[in-house]
Amino acid sequence: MRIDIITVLPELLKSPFEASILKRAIEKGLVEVHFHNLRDYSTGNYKQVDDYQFGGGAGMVLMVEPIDRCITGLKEEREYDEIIYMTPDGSTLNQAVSNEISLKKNIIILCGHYKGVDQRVRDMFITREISIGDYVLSGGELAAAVFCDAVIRLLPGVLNDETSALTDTFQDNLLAPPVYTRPSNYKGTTVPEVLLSGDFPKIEKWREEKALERTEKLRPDLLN
Ligand code: 6GU
Repeated sequence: MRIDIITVLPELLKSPFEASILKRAIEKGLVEVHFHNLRDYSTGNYKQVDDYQFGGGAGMVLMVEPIDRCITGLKEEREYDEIIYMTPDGSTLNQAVSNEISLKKNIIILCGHYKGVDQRVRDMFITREISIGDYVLSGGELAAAVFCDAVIRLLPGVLNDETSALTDTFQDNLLAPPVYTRPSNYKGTTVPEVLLSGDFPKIEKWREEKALERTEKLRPDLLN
């Protein structure tokens, strides 16, 4: 998979890709992530990427021209399956969307900023708009990092134990069951006996029951 990220603040976005699982996925060649600083695509001496909105009103708007230059240049190099705009008015990210996007080959992610982008960018280029929840962030960068993490960890070979993404919370619309590690007795609180039994069918059954119990208690909306 190849991900091209267009942003006015690449420095806000890069560090999540330089540690842990995402770093390893890149090093293993399972995903390529390319950052494009929108300012590098602006024309004129002032490297302007945003401007006041027509009709008046507070807040700057990202201009269509630099974004057009960047996206059009990328599209000349390869075909893109999706051009995604990160915006609080997009559809809310969930595991199903992450699974779907993880199957794509080439995607572009455009990070919104200020009051957003000129509507013509959305009309001309954007195939999908994604939000990470009903609250407002200063820009799309942190949301893009969240989205990329959710997608990249699903790519085959990224997680050590290939089955572990399948047992994630949400993969089957259930929260994950409780987990424990050593010591089995910590200050008098103990690990459920069944987990120490070595009886794997029984352990599996216990985990399913706990997952359901937890979901009913904490997220009953997932069961509808
Ligand atoms: Cl994608 N962008 C911004 N600016 N705020 C958000 C968001 C995105 N998702 C939730 N809040």
